[in-house]
Amino acid sequence: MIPPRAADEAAATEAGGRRRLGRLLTAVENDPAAAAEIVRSMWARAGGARRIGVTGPSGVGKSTLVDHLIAMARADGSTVAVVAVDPSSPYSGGAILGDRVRMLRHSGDPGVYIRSMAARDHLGGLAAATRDAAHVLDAFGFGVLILETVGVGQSELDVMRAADTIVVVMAPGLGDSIQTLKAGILEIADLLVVNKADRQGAKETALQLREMRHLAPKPSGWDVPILQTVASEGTGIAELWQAIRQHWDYLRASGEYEVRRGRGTVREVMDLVERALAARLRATLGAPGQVGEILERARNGALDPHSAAQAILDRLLTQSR
Ligand SMILES: Nc1nc2c(ncn2[C@@H]2O[C@H](COP(=O)(O)OP(=O)(O)OP(=O)(O)O)[C@@H](O)[C@H]2O)c(=O)[nH]1
Ligand SMILES: [Mg+2]
Repeated sequence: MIPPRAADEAAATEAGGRRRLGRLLTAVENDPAAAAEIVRSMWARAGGARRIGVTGPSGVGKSTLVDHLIAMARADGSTVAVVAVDPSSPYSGGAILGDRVRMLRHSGDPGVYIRSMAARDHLGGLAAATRDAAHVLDAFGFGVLILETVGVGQSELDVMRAADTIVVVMAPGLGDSIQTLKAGILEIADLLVVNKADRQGAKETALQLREMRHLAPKPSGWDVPILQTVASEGTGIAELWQAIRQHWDYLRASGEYEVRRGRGTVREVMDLVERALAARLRATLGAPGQVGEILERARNGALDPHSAAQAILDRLLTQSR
């Protein structure tokens, strides 16, 4: 079983703590500068939560599964925080509510905290905002942290890489989306779940996934299990939770836990650097006279693209010194 975290779980569960948490998460989501300051000040207390990523195509039953995972973690005596990244929220406010409603049975439980993040224009990037929210929840002492995204874009992939255990959820009859998944998410899966196994074709989907997994590079000694669940009925959930715990044990026993955490942090740093550089570049390009002349020479053919890019880089790097 996953033992409760020894850290300050009280902070996560008492009412005043929750209000403060809500304010911090709002700041983290809306203001990259505030996020940097908040994460800096809380960093020493973060790192103890077990991070589970849940991703997969839209509507396969991720939130319904997460609702069960919350219950399993609670039964193990652990507190749980969920960050659900909602891709559809700029168009319909409804989906966020949907996630909340699905997990509503936990709403009276002080050991559970659920937060939806809208996937709309985040200044510092959605992945950065989600990772920062995770750091804050971690520092508050939650034992288990679940990150739910709809796994399609680079940004969702970046969020998943912040997790210790990545669960990729599929459903029967998705056809081409399995092929789409192959492009990235499938390779990083630690567990594969075919949900909606009450529907026709679940076995075929599982076989198809197994075949694709065999083609994918196998970077570790962990054999990715393929499980079938019916989240709407609670079938297969105990087995899924068991597999998540086994993966956790594997990470600890093999030493891969430290390697993954380290790799994740380095990736996070590089992502922040790239974002900051890109922002500075945009500012430089937008400023009148700065690089306009270089671009103009590229435009009229006097300068080749590589030389123009180098000239702009030189300008940018001189400025930042
Ligand atoms: N038949 C069947 N329906 C299910 C199952 N699990 C979930 N559903 C239903 O599928 C629909 C979508 O479930 P969600 O849990 O919201 O799926 P999701 O993957 O979180 O959806 P998004 O967050 O919008 O991508 C809901 O109507 C669920 O009740 C299942 O195992 N079998
Ligand atoms: Mg969902």
